Formats: sequence, structure tokens, C-alpha cells
Amino acid sequence: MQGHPYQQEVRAVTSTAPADHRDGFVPFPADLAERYRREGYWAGRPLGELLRDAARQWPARPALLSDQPAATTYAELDHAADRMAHGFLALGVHPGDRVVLQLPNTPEFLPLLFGLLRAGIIPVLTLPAHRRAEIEHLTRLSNAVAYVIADRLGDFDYRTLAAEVRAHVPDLRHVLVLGDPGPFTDLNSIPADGDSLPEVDASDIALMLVSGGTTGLPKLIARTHDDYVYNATASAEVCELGPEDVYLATLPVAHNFPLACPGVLGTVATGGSMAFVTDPSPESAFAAIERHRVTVTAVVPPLAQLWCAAVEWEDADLSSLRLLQVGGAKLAEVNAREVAPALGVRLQQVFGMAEGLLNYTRAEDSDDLVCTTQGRPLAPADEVRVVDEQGRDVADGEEGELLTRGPYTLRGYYRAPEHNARAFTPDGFYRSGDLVRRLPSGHLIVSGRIKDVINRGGENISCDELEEHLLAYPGVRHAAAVGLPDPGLGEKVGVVLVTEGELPSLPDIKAFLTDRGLATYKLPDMLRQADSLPVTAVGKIDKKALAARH
Ligand code: OOB
Repeated sequence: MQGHPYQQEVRAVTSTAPADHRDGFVPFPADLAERYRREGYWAGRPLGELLRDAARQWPARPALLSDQPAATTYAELDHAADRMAHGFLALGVHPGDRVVLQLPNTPEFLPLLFGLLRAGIIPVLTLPAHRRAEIEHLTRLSNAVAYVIADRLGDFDYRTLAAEVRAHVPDLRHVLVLGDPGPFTDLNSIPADGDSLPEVDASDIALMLVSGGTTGLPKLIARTHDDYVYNATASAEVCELGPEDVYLATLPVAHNFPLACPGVLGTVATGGSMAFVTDPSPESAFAAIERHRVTVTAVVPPLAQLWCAAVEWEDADLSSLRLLQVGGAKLAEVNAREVAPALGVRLQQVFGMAEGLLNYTRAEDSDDLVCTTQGRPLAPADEVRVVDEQGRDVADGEEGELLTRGPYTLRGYYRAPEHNARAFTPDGFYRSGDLVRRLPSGHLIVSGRIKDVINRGGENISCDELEEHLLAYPGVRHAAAVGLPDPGLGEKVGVVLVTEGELPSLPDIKAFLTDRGLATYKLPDMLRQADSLPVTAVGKIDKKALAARH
């Protein structure tokens, strides 16, 4: 067991000593850490320094754009972050403590995030759509001492949620509210001046992301300063971000994609400006794009489709937009082909995960590569294996599970030793659960999830493949295939469609799929129509909820 990555974790979890923030953290092994430093992936800089450097280089440049007439400059943002850092320390929150953040997309997220990072306090980044089950679980798992919320978003009151969480998690000492604090503390009452901030070690945990995992309760992914600085800056380079860019946070900014791929952190690293929308609908997002002359943003596929359709009825000026990143779930080729002509932008496919590995299509890739693949790995040091069920590498072009290891991919979930024993190979590759095919160029085509298959009388049907065919049917906006329990077959094939006009008949759909060469056993047994499909916290189609509904 010597040097086994889970060893430290097991010891830590069974320890009776007070919980230290590194208990349950699985570090990179020393030899690889040394290599990533030597090869320049890890710069030894704390994440909070990205903003320090930007403020030095571009003090008067606009950082945060909002409805206020004047933007917040980099110098002002830098100062606000320092005051936030001192405020938390003065409150008695210590370096290494965890603080759960749950804010809608608002410019205030940035000084708060950087303030915590600079104080060495670890933000746990939850999404606005999380509710009691998730927040309580994540608060306990991280032993958080504080929870930061907005007063409300739409008709949801986060103060009610906070009261419930606090009643169940006694270790949670502070609830800080952006807006009307009600019975809690006003976040804007805590910023303070101070002299010096703690030293932050770049190999330490910077922040925690929530896994997008589809089974069980969410897990925590501890990202180090070193790995996340690389994640954001290398992504900014691939996207050719510069000081003239304006990034719009359309997806919830606590998610890895809009946060650091390259997202707001990549924008800070390159001196651009940031704008925020809480509502990603075409009406609201297009208005923000026009108003702030947005150049780059990131969306999930259902939103990309909606935006492409919406140019028909929304007459906002989108001419500033140069790059639309689409990722988070498979973008079907038919939909990918629409993006550039409909929106007048370059499309970039992004296949990423909070766990680490990021794949991007590049500016120099052909249209075919951009529309039919989900990109290739960000770092030359990203190790990608595509393996069969026995764990043997398959040839290029063959389908298999993607395993990965690299300078910004986790070595274990936080405080999850049992799960880690299954989710990682003994030599530290993360088993993504994603089925992919690799082209000789290194580009990956995602063909499904290991578990997103329907087993119809022993025949396996990939939901992804079936959905891709269904989306090619005229008038089909969204398609989801789900396994439905069947006494004879075990499972049968259910299909839910969101259509523009009338629902096609089941025989029509079967004939269409047969024409496209699909095997008979993959044809749907049942067809339903829906006005919309349920989505996860970040806007991906939620298969679990869908299966429960039908
Ligand atoms: C992103 O991160 P997560 O952690 O919410 O979800 C990761 C999972 C992947 O394992 C894969 O199953 C799926 O989402 N996924 C895609 C995809 N991008 C993510 N499946 C097919 N095609 C794609 N382009 O979703 C995420 C993180 C950073 C950047 C972009 C997305």
C-alpha cells in the first residue's frame, strides 16, 4: 500500500483529532507534482494573485460591468477583495476554514471569491438551484463555518433555506446575506481594512467545486491554487482572451465552466471585463450582450439551441460576440452546424468536468472537427486513456471509457475514500464514466455515459446515439431517451420529445430512424411529448428526473 493515493485519506477520516482542511484531501503524488512544476504547469502562485497582477497591470481598466453607469475598475476590485479578506478574518473565520457560497450571478461574487482566496479561506461553490438536501450535505461534508447567500432570487428566499440548514448543522456559525439580511448578517457590513494577509501556499486547496455527478449526493472536488491557476490561464490562452474581451457569465458562475474555462478567472488573468446575467433566456442574455458589447460567453447545448432559434424573434445586436463556447453535455452535430450562421460567432465545443480534464476545439480546427468533436485536451501533460470493460486500451476510433490524469485533474474526491477506491485506478487515473472515441488528431467524440444506456432484453442502447438521431427529425427541439421498466424485457425504450409543431407519430419516428440505418432493437417503444425537459442545476437535461416522471 506504500504511496497508495487513498492511504492518507483513510487515516484522516478515522482520526479523532480536530478536522483540518487537508484531512480527506488527496494530494498529487510528489513525483508528479515535481514534474508539473518543472515543466511550468504549476507556477507556484496563489489564485488570489491573478487579481493582484491584473490590478497592477491594468488598474484603470473596467473589470465588472453592471447596470450602474460606471464600471468597477481592476484597482477597485482588488481593494474590495482585500477588504473582504480582512472582514472574514476579523469575523473569526480562519485560513483553512470552509465557507459555503451560494450566490446568483452578480458582480459581488468576484470581490467575495477573491477575498476568501486571499485570506486562505476555502470557498465551497454551490449553485443557486441547490436546495436543502444538497446544501446541508455539502455544509456538513466540508465542516463549513459560514454560509453566504443572496436574500432572494426570483420567488425563492435563501434566508428560509439558511434557517433550515442552520437548525440542522450546528457547526455553521455565520450566515451572511447579500441584500436584506433578515435575521442574519449583512455581507456588506463585514469588509474591513487591515495590514497583512496570511501567506497562501500554492499547493494548498484553493476552492471546492461540486461534482456534476448524476448518482447519489454531490461530491466535493478540492482544487489547488496551482492546478486552478493553470486551468484558468491556459484556457484563456486557448480562447485567445485579451484586455479587449468582455466575458458574460451566463451559466451559474460557481460552475467550473463559467468560472475558469476560461470564464471569469481567465478574464481576470487577461485584463478583460465581466458582465453577469441571472437569467440566461435570450431576452435577458441578448440585452446584456448588446449593452455590454460582450465578446465571449459559455452555454449548455439546450441554451445554444434556444439562442439560435431566438434570433428569429429577438432583434438585439449580437455583433460584438466573437466566440460561443458550448459544453456540459453533448451538442448534436445538427445543432452545432447552426451556431455560427445563426449567431454570427465562432463555435467552440468544450468537453470538461469539475474533476479537471478540459477539452477544447481550437480556432485552427476545421469546421468539421468543430461540429463533430468535443475538442482535444488542454494540456500536453493531460494523459487520456480510452479503455474497454476489462481496462485495456482500445484503438483510435473505437469506443471506450475515458480515463484521465494530469496537472489539473483531481486525485480523489474530498473525504470520500470508499468512492475513490472505485472512481480511480490504482495509478491515479480518474474513471470519468464517459464513453468516447479518440481520433488520431487527439480530438474526442463523446458517445455517451457508461450508465446512460437502456438495456432492452439484453441489448444495450446508447441514449446519446438515439437522441442524436431524433434531433435530426424536422421540428424536434429536444429529445431524451430513457429506460422504462418492462416485465418482459427488463427495460424498454421511452422517448420524450419537445417539438415545434405536432408530435410525430410513433410509426413515423420508427420509419425515420430505420431510414437512418438504426437497428430495430433501438427503436422507441413509447413516445411522449413535453413542453420542456427537466434540467439540472447548471441546465443540462436531467435524465433521473425525467425517468421518474414517465
Ligand atoms: C462540465 O462539468 P460537470 O462537472 O458539470 O460535468 C461533467 C460531465 C462530463 O463527465 C460529461 O459527462 C459531461 O458532463 N460533459 C459533456 C460535455 N461536457 C461535459 N458531455 C458531452 N459533451 C460535452 N461537451 O460540464 C464542464 C466543466 C468545464 C467545462 C465545460 C463543462
